[in-house]
Amino acid sequence: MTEQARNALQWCGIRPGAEEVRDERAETAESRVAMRDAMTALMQHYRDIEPLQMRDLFARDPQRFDRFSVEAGDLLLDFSKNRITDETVSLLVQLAEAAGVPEMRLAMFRGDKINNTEQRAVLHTALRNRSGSPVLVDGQDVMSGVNREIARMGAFAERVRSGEWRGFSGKRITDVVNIGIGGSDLGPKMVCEALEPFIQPGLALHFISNVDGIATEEVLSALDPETTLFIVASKTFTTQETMTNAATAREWFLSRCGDESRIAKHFVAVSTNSEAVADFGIDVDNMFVFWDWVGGRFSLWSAIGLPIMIAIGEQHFSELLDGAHAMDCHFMAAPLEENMPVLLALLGVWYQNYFGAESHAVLPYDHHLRSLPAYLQQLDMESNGKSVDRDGQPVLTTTSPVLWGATGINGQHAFYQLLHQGSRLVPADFIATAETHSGLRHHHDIMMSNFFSQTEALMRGRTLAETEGAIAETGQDPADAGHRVNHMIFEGNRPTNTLLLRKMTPRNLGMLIALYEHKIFVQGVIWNLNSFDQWGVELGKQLARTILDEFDAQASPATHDASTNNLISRYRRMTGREDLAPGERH
Ligand code: G6Q
Repeated sequence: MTEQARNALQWCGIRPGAEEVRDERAETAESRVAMRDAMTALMQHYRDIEPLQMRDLFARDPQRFDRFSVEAGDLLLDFSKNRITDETVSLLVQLAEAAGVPEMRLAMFRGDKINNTEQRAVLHTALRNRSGSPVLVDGQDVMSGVNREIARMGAFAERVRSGEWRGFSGKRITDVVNIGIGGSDLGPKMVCEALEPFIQPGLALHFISNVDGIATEEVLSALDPETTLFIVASKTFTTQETMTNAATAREWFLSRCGDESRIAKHFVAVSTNSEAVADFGIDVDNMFVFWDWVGGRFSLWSAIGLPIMIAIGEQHFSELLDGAHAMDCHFMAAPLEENMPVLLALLGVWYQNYFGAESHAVLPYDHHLRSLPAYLQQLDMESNGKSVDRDGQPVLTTTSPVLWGATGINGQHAFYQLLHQGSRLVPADFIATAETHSGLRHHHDIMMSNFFSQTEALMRGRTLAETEGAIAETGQDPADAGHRVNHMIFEGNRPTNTLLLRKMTPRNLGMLIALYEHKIFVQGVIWNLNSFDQWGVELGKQLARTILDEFDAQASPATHDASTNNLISRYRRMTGREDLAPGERH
């Protein structure tokens, strides 16, 4: 075993010893056969499972919850309301083994360049490595850099929070604006909302991501430049939306406060590109760094988490990292059949690849988690929304589901109809906390009664006899209800996972986010994807650059398709830049 592998195991509390740990994923004829066999076995098994009703499985087996639930820290995952038996779990675990999940997991943790299209290590786990064990990239231990940056962020955050860091006119910072997009926005925004009870009173957090000027103006118009701190967050520091918003914020600041020298007190940067930061006019002393082995959508644990650190303080940020680290250790150490991220991943594969489900819903019954679905949309769909595998070959199964969702109770009054009685199977994750931060305890109980009843209803459904019984209870004769009865039958058998957290704390949130990161990683391994690049985002960006130039060109473009040419031409005319596109010149 290599030194890196030993380190990775040690940092997760595993002592590499007598038991054999496979640390290489060899793509051999044998492994391909194992994969094919595992998939075939699952296909055959699917035919046995498809006709079964979960309500019957529950009726036959009082221990079903005990067998199909796992706990890690303060997180409980109940996956018993799935269309599975013991055999399903065992076959799915065989699939994970055949796909090389244990080997790839170790390869990620020990810093192999598993992002093979960009030749990069994938080490968001190192950002929360609390063990003191080294992590090597190209022979260099990255942990000293990681810890140095966390300490710098902590010191800066405490200066802002204590009022030691003041605006140019000596006033305390009251508003922090994060300017970033995608991975440089969604994570910090979601976490700041989720941990709102931990935010220092008197500090308000704002997020500008969209290049839509209305969104930018909306935030800026409510701010006092003398008490505002801008964090320009961009890994590349070249992203057009972020750079445009940052330039606008800078102009806004200068137009109100004059002097360029005052910028230093009001603008800091988070990036991997110090040259571009300096060019923008931000003092590199006020820059926080991270590294190319941190993917944008996995970066909230890095300096990209600066707004979180300022909002909740160094101690709570540290607890967030502790939670993620605890989930990392669980992911590395727990047997696959008891491993929370692995189980969630396998259940997803079961429904996407065998039942033909096309989407997956995430339904938090928690106002604090209202941005979790948007965050997970990026994490999942940008990671695994791919149809070419690691080796550049077409993928033969479906990959990332369309992930969607919204807070639970609101959803019940909107789209749950489709979950209950629609023609599509939509597996769903229900997420809630037992303890609430709200003083309105009875509100929480009402919400939680709905939380439990919805998964029960989705699983049980309501048979014809039960529906007739329900009609009879209202005093009506079911015979008079006619075909209305058919509309009131619920097929049931709709699968859900329930994630119950004891309380929304930094630690538990860290665990929850890391749980989903690893779930997505495991699915990527099973589908043999590189989950860590995002080439699909490129094409639209490139074309947009050309089109922007064309708005003010001499004539409308003729180089696109007829639709795009004409749309650009119409836009030019509607905004006072005349002329007709070639397609319109008749
Ligand atoms: C995330 C993606 C993407 C990225 C944004 C912002 O994994 O790469 O969402 O985070 O495009 O990029 P910058 O941080 O470089 O501005």
